Amino acid sequence: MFCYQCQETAGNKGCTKIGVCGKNEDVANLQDLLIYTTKGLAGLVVKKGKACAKVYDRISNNLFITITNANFDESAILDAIKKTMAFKEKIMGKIGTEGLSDVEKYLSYDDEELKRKAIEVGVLNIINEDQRSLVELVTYGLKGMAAYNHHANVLGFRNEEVDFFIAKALAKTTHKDKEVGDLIDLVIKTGEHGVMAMALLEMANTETYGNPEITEVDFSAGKNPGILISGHDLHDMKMLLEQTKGTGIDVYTHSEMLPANYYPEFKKYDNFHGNYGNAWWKQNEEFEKFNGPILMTTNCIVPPKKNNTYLDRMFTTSNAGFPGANHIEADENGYKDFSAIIEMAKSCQAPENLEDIKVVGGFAHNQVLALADKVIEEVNSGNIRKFVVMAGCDGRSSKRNYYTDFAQSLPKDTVILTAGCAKYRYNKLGLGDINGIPRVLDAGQCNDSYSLVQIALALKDAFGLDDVNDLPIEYNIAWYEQKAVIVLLALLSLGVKNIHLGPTLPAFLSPTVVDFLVENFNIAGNTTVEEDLEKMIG
Ligand code: SF4
Ligand code: SF3
Repeated sequence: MFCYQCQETAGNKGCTKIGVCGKNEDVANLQDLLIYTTKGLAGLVVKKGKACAKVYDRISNNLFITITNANFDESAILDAIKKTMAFKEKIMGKIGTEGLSDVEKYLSYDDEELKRKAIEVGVLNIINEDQRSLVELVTYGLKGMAAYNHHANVLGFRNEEVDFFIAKALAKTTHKDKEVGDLIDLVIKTGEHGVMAMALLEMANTETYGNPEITEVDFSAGKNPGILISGHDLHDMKMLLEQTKGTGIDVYTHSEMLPANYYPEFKKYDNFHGNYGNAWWKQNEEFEKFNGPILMTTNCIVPPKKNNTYLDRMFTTSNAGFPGANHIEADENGYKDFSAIIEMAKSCQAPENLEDIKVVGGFAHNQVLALADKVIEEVNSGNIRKFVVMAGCDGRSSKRNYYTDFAQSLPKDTVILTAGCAKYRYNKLGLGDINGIPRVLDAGQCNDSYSLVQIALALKDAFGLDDVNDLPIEYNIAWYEQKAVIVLLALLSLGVKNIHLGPTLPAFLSPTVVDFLVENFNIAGNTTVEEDLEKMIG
């Protein structure tokens, strides 16, 4: 195996024996084969000129399932490979096989043959370091985009341009004569389509569940048994709330599901208790104490430790999977029957209280723009000197204490704009407010970074500026998995410069690609809190 797609990759070089995330060699190789065969299907879609929604969904699901910490289940990956083969076979039946490449033509339904092939098709097959770096940068960006696209699709929202672009970009990464210049263009185009996918998801979420509102979220535990829901899928959240109504079971969000608390549609449910716990990487300890069933709707799953007892209380759904956990699939109408989770919860004890704290969030762009006059007034009067976008992912590395220290050391006339699970590094610090404007404005999940861009663009217009980089906004982004890659590419495609990216630069960026990003976008890594504060705030 060789995998270097996330920030925690071994030695900041690559995982070669087992993933730091817990992914084993067989799953890692099969995920490589799934990407390979998905690229083959994408090539066929491009040759055909279009595809039906089912094929596009297959492509998005395949990419999503390989995101860090989403799925550790070999049988789920094999199943996805075979379903992809079936679509390939169908398309080849229509367009024939003449002129097709090896990746497009490859077909097999035999487990042993697939496992043999899986060893052959890894990342290191591209020998040229710069080509490999750019191909992986595009592929990881597409994984993040596909996840956001999937969440919009299940709510009935679709943008065919995004669907077709994902196929086209995947197909382009397989071309034999890839020029570095063409691949760089593809990176930027991936970012542009990432913006479209995030816009689509924002439209899907707000049209379905209303605009996020400023909300004080309770992090304490109640007296009733509960179900904990984690991940990013708001459609699952809605179905769970609907099915637990009147059962005496409370629902709690975890990690990236926290922003569900901000949506008017979910506030209607009396049994929606609040949030339990922190970012994904603390789950071994927190799931143990929760006592009730846990539903993982997407990444990020941490494999339970030997002394953990909650595996039989853990449920996964759609692209999330873990061997030994209970898996719930949607029926042909997209409905998921969560009765097994609810029945289990009834026999469980209430969660152990972790903390008595309330945290305010819900500052997506619609809400911030409602406060725009006040924000502009505070900037003009000098009470707000700068905004610092600190969006992205959290992770276990001790280096990430940097973000807590950085937030704590920011001068009191600065405001943090955040989204994603990165917020857990500073959302409980009690950083106060500036004349009623909280100093940490949480827009929501990682995809809601789109909201932060909308806020920046609105401020640019309000201040009559031509360039978004002239705003008093700094970017200090934390990344972990591939959704953060598409957020980064989206920001670059919108012309945002001077982004600090940490806690380490991606291992998959070759020196040439880093030079390109520095020259064109002035991207920088992190240094020390003091040095970075000096650079960003002065
Ligand atoms: Fe390693 Fe990250 Fe890949 Fe897991 S996803 S195998 S931690 S690089
Ligand atoms: Fe977090 Fe996994 Fe990325 Fe959605 S939950 S931001 S790491």
